[in-house]
Amino acid sequence: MLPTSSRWLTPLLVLLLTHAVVLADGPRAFAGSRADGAPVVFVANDYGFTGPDRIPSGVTTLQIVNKGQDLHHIQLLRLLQGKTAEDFRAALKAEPGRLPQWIAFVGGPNAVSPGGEARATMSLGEGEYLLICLIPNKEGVPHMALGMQKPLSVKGVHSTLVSEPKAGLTITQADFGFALSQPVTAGPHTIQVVNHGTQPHEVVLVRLAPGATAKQFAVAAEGSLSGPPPGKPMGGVVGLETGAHGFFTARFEPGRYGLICFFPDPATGKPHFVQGMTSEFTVE
Ligand SMILES: [Cu+2]
Repeated sequence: MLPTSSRWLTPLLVLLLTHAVVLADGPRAFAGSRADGAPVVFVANDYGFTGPDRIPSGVTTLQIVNKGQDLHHIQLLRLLQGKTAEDFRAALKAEPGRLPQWIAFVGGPNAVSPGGEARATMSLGEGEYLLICLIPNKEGVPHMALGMQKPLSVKGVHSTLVSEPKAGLTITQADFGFALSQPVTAGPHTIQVVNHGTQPHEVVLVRLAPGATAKQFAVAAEGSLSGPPPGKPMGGVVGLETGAHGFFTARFEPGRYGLICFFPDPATGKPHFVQGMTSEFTVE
């Protein structure tokens, strides 16, 4: 039971919250402008994103909070050639299943289960961006076609410089595989992901169920098998262009883990994991 005095707090709190919402919608609102590199939070649901419309440029940590029933991630796209979120919508409508040429893949936190959270850190220049979710529903329709598209303007700068995180581990991506810089130990890690391939790649980190392989998880996640995939996604970094890099954090318990890329090969349309882009490792 609440103490009597707290009744008086409620209307004040409501007033403050209402006021905060109004401010957040105003032109001066600058989410994520804190100097400490605090994450910019986006909530994912079935099917949409909520979060700020505008953030400052520089090193930025995006956090996804999955409040949906389905898996979600944030693929951050930079819109090139002055294109807008409306152009993206129109392009997708004109050619479903094909992303336009005037975008760049700039990372974002990868898939987390319902109720989960994941973070990824990228360096963002000023410009117009779009958050999308490429994960398909059971019918194979990507969530972006069901409403998971959110424009994001990156303008201005942080009041103080935020530097890139120090990573103790690096995952290097190639066509078509992953290489880990060193064995992974139990505990929390900041991991740098670098794309040395010739096409965009992602990394999905998965805690594998006992006896399961990363390939088995990937095939099941694609919906080719009935039943849930044998493992639990723990984030990672969604698509990065050739030469680009990003960071993510994960806490490892002893066990078996997998790295997977679901990005499609433009030539064959097949996901990269079919071409061998999976990797497994054990944390002692
Ligand atoms: Cu790939």
